[in-house]
Amino acid sequence: MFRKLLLATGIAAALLAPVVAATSASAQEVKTRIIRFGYGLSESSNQGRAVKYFAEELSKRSGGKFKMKGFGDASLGNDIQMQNALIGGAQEMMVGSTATLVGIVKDFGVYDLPFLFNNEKEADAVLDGPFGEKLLKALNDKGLVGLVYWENGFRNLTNSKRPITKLEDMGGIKLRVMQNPVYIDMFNRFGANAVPLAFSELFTALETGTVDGQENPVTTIQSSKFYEVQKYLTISRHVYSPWIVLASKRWYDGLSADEKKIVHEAAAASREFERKDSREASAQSVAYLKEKGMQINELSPAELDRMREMVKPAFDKYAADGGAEILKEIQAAIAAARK
Ligand code: TK8
Repeated sequence: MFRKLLLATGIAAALLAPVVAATSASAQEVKTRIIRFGYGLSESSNQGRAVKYFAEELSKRSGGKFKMKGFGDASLGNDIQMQNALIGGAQEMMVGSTATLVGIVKDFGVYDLPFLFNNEKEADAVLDGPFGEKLLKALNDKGLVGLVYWENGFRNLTNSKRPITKLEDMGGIKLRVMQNPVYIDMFNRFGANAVPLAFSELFTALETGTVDGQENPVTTIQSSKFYEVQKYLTISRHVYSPWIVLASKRWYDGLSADEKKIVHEAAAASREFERKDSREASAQSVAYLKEKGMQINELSPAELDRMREMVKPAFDKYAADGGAEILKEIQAAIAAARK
């Protein structure tokens, strides 16, 4: 009896459906979509957890029609390769560092200048405000859509040679940096030998001694198991590093208005989840890394001041290389966030 009723309702709904679609403006135009989402860290990392959350949000908001599959560990390529796959339309979405976008929109390098942000709150305000929005928009002419910023986090140093308690300790250390001129310049000024390398090659480079050290947030040092090949961790918080969630513009342009709305809303929800989750994880990481045998020290305020002093010319160089305007703008946005 109940089954019959359901059947009857089903038929009624089927008969009514075209009428409803024609008359109701709210009938969503949402198609079945397969979305390949690539990322560099492992599935168990804060990045992996946020990708999973994003996939669930997309599914929920599209009535199960958006089927997003995450590909971790750079299995679709490193950050730069994925950016190109998005531009070409061979891949739909990704998350990666803003730092590796400098080949596409040079202004993204401004986030990499050392000691810009004092805390996460300032970073959130600038990234989610008009400044961050403007940089996202700059990607549109380049075949990319910047959806939201996630938190990678404040970066810290690890190495296999010695504890770094003062600037001079960095002398001669072969330090892997992201593929970005601001990082190369900064660490060479600190006295290290900066070696730009894709993240996907980093563990092996550390293991084989191709490089002695690297720098990343503690969450990544944990999830990428760098403690297995790095003895010393120095809490330096030298740069706040954002991640950016990107979509292929070619793919995005083919979406209906309803579909675009779903993508933006799910992305905004993922940002809230990711930041909260990353911050909670980050608070646990130092104890975890200690347990794993890392020797950990914090740089003293006096030493941090010396570092700040030493990298001042990096700001001048950045400004002279065409970054003067964007540098002024971010400094104004940070000043406003501090008020
Ligand atoms: C992951 C990278 C990583 C970044 C790096 O693909 O390269 O050191 O911090 O998060 O984007």
